[in-house]
Amino acid sequence: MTEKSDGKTEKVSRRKIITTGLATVAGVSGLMVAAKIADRHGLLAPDHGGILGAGEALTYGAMRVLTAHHSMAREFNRSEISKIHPVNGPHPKSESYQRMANGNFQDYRLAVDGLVARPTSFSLDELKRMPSRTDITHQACEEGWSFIAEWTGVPLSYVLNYVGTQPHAKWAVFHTFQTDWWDSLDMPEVLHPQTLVAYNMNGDDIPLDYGAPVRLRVPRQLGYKSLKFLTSITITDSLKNVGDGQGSPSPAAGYSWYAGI
Ligand SMILES: Nc1nc2c(c(=O)[nH]1)N[C@H]1C(S)=C(S)[C@@H](COP(=O)(O)O)O[C@H]1N2
Ligand SMILES: [Mo]
Repeated sequence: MTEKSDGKTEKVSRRKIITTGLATVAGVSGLMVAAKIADRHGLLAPDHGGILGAGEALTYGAMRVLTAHHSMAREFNRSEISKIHPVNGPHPKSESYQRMANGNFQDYRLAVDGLVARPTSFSLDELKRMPSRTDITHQACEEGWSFIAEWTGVPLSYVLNYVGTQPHAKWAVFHTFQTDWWDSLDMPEVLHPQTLVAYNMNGDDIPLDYGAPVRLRVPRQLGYKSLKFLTSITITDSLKNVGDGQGSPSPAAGYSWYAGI
């Protein structure tokens, strides 16, 4: 991009590509050409071929450039924690989940595998012994309601450093106790300091309906990216062969893979 390796120069030039370069090209030759340029710069969302097409890809690309330098989700005071926390998607009723819950999740393991040096399964205690972070953040559901809560967990970046994510990794894919609820994040979101593998909500173990024993918190995106009841994380350099190849079941349901707010 530039001959200099200093971050500031790079930032300006990447931003320029999006705000002037892409807009100009789009005006002249149409959005698909712009999307191709975005792809060349690693700024194409996995659902770019979805119902929203190239425009969606460019929204993602532009947002990624604007948020690449660790813009933080807003944090709140304890006094602002909501009185009511609506649930969207109660805890699984499957026997395997119920059995885990009845045993206080002693047998729970979070598997981390794929493009990592040391695939590992972590118990709840092991996760709790890692460095933790607590954030009071807003969670907004695409259905229109939201709440503020305090979440404690281990930064996802710490877990992935621990297992040794390989340099060519591009995505983290998350699976849950519910086969129809899985999703993925790109590396900027994975490495963001507020992206947590959370095990505590408002000072207590996360209640079953809110994602026990462990859920994602992705406070810069809509609630549906904050997967509950996590079981595994797989690191990959391609989403082509994961599910329908769009990085998440959301695009097929009419919601975009990138849900930045
Ligand atoms: N495994 C799983 N994760 C999930 C869901 C779900 O039903 N199952 N619902 C999602 C949606 S749409 C939202 S808005 C939030 C809701 O989290 P809450 O129930 O703690 O409010 O979790 C998200 N993560
Ligand atoms: Mo949601």
